[in-house]
Amino acid sequence: MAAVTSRRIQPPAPLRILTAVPLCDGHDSAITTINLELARHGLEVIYLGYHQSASAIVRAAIQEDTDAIGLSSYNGGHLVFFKEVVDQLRRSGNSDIDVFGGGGGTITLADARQMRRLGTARIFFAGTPLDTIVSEIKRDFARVTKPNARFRGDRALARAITLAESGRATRHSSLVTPRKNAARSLVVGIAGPGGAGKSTLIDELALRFLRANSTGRIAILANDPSHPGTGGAILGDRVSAIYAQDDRAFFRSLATRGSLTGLSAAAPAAIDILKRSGAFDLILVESVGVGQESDPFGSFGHRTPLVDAVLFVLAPHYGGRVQLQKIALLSGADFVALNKCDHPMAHTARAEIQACLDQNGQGQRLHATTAAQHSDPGVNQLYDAIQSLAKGGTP
Ligand code: B12
Ligand SMILES: Nc1nc2c(ncn2[C@@H]2O[C@H](COP(=O)(O)OP(=O)(O)O)[C@@H](O)[C@H]2O)c(=O)[nH]1
Ligand SMILES: [Mg+2]
Repeated sequence: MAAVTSRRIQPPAPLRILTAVPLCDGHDSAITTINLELARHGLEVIYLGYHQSASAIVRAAIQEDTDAIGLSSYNGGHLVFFKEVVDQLRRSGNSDIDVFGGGGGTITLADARQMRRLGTARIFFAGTPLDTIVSEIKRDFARVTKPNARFRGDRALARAITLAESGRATRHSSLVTPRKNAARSLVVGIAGPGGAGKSTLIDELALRFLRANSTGRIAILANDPSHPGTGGAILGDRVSAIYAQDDRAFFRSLATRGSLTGLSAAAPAAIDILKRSGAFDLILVESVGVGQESDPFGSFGHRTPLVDAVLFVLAPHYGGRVQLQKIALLSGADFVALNKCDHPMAHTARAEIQACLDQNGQGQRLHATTAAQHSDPGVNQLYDAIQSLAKGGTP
């Protein structure tokens, strides 16, 4: 009989693809269909959105350490745009990331030949069945993820996180060179129900950070669920990132890949990698949309807390006072934000949540925010409260 070993066999990591629609192009219906189809077949798709510049696409692909970039282009500018993306990848030492795409009948066979000569790996023409697209992407763009000592800067960080995601956390140390005299990072975990506005709020906090600090960097780790059946995921938090599309922001999406804690199992290692790099003053970690019993960051003392402080975000539609009483994190969080205060239900919600926090007796401050509103005073106050924590204050 064969000996039983305790060595865990790692399933191959899902293929990670960044998808986007180029600048001056709002045709997003094709890419939305393709995103869904890829995720249904077990791929992790990081969707950047439409009207995206070549530099934003390349920055995102580097930070996400994607296997390839898929572009959907209908505006007629494909010859120039695909080349620009390929060239920027080459110039930044990331030419291992392939570029492919489609654009129905707007990309002719002759165009595709020229694009191929200029470095585009593949064009999918009008009429290509979706299952052919999926199987050929899987066949052509799958990579074995290995440590790569030639990677620098954000790509090195990103690859270290990828290795941690594939359960090879011990190998990441050699990829990240800690900065000398680096400041300590403040790590804030952000949890709350799906759709409450966590990602929007994070982007607004990123804007305030970037404005207030002319040289510092911010990191965002955005956790999103993997589909329990297919293993695929659409990692869509980057779509809400407008201000965090900045070279001083490192944004990384993490799929949960079966972890039920509200975070990827690699999140602790990813936080550690970012902290040890010494490059970030502030690290924001977004959990997946969490339920009543969730404790993604270890707020209740049963395990080592993952973060320095927890922000719980909820919107006015939580369903009444009794529902509020069931939310564990309402007592475990350091900060609570009632977002979507532009909603008519916000007035009552604010009074109910305040009563709940008063009962907790922990001095938790309720921040009333409208993240969708420019220069919202509530978001300003929340940012100031987080900053005072960075300076050694209390929430
Ligand atoms: C739907 C559509 C719209 C919708 C867009 C809705 C949306 N949110 O996407 C609306 C009505 C809003 C629209 C608006 C406009 N449109 Co329009 N639109 C189309 C149309 C009819 C279909 C495009 C589409 O989605 N096809 C469905 C996809 C799934 O199929 P496919 O295109 O065949 O793609 C296949 C492959 O290429 C592949 N694929 C595609 N992308 C990708 C990406 C990846 C990563 C992969 C792997 C594969 C892949 O998937 C498909 C599988 O078979 C095309 C005409 C046409 N027949 O192509 C015009 C077309 C693209 N539009 C056109 C124009 C001009 C416009 C407008 C400028 C019109 C105007 N004057 O206002 C605006 C611009 C809008 C904007 N903000 O950019 C022109 C572009 C001409 C050009 N480039 O020279 C076209 C070609 C129509 C025409 N013949 O004039 N449009
Ligand atoms: N009306 C309103 N909508 C908002 C506000 N904040 C976010 N949203 C919208 O709510 C939706 C969900 O936001 P998102 O940040 O993705 O939520 P998350 O799932 O908690 O990360 C998006 O359409 C946002 O534009 C707000 O303060 N007011
Ligand atoms: Mg989100």
